[in-house]
Amino acid sequence: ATTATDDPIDTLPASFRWGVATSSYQIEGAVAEGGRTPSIWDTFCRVPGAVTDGDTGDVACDHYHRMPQDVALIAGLGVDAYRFSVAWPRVQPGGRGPANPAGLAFYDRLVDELLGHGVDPWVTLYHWDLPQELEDAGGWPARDTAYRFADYAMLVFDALGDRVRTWTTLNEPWCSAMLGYYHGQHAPGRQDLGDAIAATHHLLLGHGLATGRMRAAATGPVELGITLNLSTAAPATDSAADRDAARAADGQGARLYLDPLLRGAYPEDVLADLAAEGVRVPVRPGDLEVISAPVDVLGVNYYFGQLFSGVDEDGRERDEDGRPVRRVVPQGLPTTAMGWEIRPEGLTELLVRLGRDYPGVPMVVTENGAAFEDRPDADGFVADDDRVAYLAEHVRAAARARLAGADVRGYFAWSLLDNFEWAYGYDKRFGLVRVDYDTQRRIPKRSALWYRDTVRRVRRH
Ligand code: PNW
Repeated sequence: ATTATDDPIDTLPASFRWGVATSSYQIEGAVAEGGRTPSIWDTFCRVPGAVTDGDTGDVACDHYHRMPQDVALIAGLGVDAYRFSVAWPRVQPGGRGPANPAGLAFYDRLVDELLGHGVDPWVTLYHWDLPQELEDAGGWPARDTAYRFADYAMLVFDALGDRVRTWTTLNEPWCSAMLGYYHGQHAPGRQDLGDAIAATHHLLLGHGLATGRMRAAATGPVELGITLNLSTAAPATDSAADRDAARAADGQGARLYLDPLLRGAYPEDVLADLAAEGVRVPVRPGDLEVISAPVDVLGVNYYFGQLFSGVDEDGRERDEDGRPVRRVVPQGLPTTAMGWEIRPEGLTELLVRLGRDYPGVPMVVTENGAAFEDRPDADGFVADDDRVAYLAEHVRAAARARLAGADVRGYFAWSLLDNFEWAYGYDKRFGLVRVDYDTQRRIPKRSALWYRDTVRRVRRH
């Protein structure tokens, strides 16, 4: 096919799906309204030192009260779809029992508002706001939480399934399990590898249980999937130690999730690494059949590419505890305000690799974007050329992956709005639209205008 320009973006088909993404705790606020009960993030934000400046999601972008205005913003961008998440403690306070009608009503109105503007709702069922009561009962390391999640998923599916076609069970289970239960940087802030690995298994089990039940209950066409945070993990040198560090990092970050979901088995090398730490995955007979329930789409969140070394600064391959060294080493690339190295070609490599290693599953980039030091002018306008460049290079990278044969169907920018960036609070801004947190005024940045124009241009292909 010939294209008007040399820009790979111009090779994307008119059917390519464009969207913007957010998540409930990061934008909604109104944490005690409509019968919502606390989530693990409400609790974690109150732990001294857990979140920059002691920020919380109490108000966030006040989206709960400004939803129609925000949907109008989305429609103004001309995107096909809006990826948002449902707050479990709104819909099912405490994480058990019947649905809370007031909580469901908010998402009911949101879905209708989107459809009224010609925007497809893409529902994520879990973007990290576990009801605190379930954490008190053991959280994700407890097997019962998987069953509670599947019950909750069905409450939402029963209420919105007549109008919502695309469902994502979990956003980034690696973050829930490892940042939440091992590194302690995310809620609930626990630090135990065994708990984190049990959490991983129960998140995946919850995904499989919910997927099977939604598939069985669907009366029309549905697209069911899961979203993973993935990156590239390359060895810093060709040494055996560096290659093993990259293998282990990719194993624990990517294959520990991809293999059970898409191949029905945990990766042997990762199980061996874990066994060396005295940790085993609490698998019961039948679990892997549940976890590997067929999915219609794999969501890929990509932000950065990493390089790994298997030796410390002094050339040692073992740390004080005798564990193999696995260290991220800087590549000397430009970074975002998060300190993440910008490596667009990593997105091409990742999508091509996924298409090769896990064939037959359509992929959508469900998150990609960047925080930068935005400098608003007197009118609040941000000329964020750095973000425009970041987004353009990554959309190009996704287009190149398509040209190389990867089945990439769409791209979602993270995020519609500046919002509560987890442990960084409001200090980091990922939005295409600026939020003035004093007035709650929304001001589209240059990147929003660029995105609107790009979507419009590709639509005409
Ligand atoms: C994702 N990491 O989080 C989330 O899905 C979003 O809610 C979040 O706002 C966005 O990316 C930007 O951070 C991640 O440490 C958090 O590798 C941490 C990591 C990756 C993704």
